[in-house]
Amino acid sequence: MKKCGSISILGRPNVGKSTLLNTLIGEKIAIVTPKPQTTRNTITGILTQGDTQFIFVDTPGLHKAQNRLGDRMNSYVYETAKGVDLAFLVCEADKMPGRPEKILMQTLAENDIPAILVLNKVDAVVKEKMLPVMAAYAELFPFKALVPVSAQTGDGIDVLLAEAEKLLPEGEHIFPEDELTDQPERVLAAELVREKLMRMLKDEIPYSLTCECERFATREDGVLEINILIVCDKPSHKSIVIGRNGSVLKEAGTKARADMEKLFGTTVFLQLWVKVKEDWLNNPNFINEMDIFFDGPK
Ligand SMILES: Nc1nc2c(ncn2[C@@H]2O[C@H](COP(=O)(O)OP(=O)(O)OP(=O)(O)O)[C@@H](O)[C@H]2O)c(=O)[nH]1
Ligand SMILES: [Mg+2]
Repeated sequence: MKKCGSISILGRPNVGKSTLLNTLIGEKIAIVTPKPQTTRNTITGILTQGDTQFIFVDTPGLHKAQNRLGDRMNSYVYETAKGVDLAFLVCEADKMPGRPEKILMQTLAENDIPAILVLNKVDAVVKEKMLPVMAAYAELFPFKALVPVSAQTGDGIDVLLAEAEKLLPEGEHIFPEDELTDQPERVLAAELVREKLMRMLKDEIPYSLTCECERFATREDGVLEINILIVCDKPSHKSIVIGRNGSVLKEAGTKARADMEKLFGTTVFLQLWVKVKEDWLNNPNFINEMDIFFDGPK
């Protein structure tokens, strides 16, 4: 009997949703940083195990939006929460439910979506703190299961998959068995650059950047050429993103290129460009000149 179903991965920012997605499918397709509001889109990850196909949908963390980008991120969360067969509500295993979790549980209840509570980061929490958290959640929503995991170490992931499988509907598989994601390679490439910059930069700058892939093409000698445009929100941010003598851009580029070569399995020639698009977070208007960085075989 074949099973196939979609599972949303929901929760507040920074609880480990994208780490969980990557661990579930065994490949890094979603970027991860220690900062909240890393994920800005929905990201589909596919796992086909025997007769069962799990279609996971990672979402941005539900938060109080400060701009139009934030509003859009939250609307992706609500859209995804409504249209799936099952939901994983992810929380940190020692944190009591708060406003974002209550809003998500209400959305799931209104749309009749069954859910599993995923208590993440068990590698880093005091076990005694988990029981009251589980009890508090169980009182608020009829979870089908409460599963402690560590998305980072993989602890409990097999239990989570077994519980999820029980709740998926019967049906033919939608994706080919070896397909891992619906993310185009050029989007993955741009996201890797954003991940490195988000990890390296401070204050509001990580949130005011966006990356777009402008070129993704294999040369005759087999080298993959990738051009990524980094868009800043303010002219003052541009020099910080470039760094002294290009040091920030250089480090981000070198790290992103290493990840790209692993992911795409080929030699990469990476070019990064920086542009200012004033207040793109609220209103897209391109201005200013560009800067460039190269890494890889010429
Ligand atoms: N110790 C520990 N840290 C974890 C675990 N899972 C995730 N993290 C860390 O938590 C931080 C946030 O992880 P993400 O996967 O980016 O979290 P997210 O929920 O996708 O965050 P947003 O995209 O901002 O909503 C990162 O520093 C991860 O390394 C875990 O199981 N244990
Ligand atoms: Mg994320």
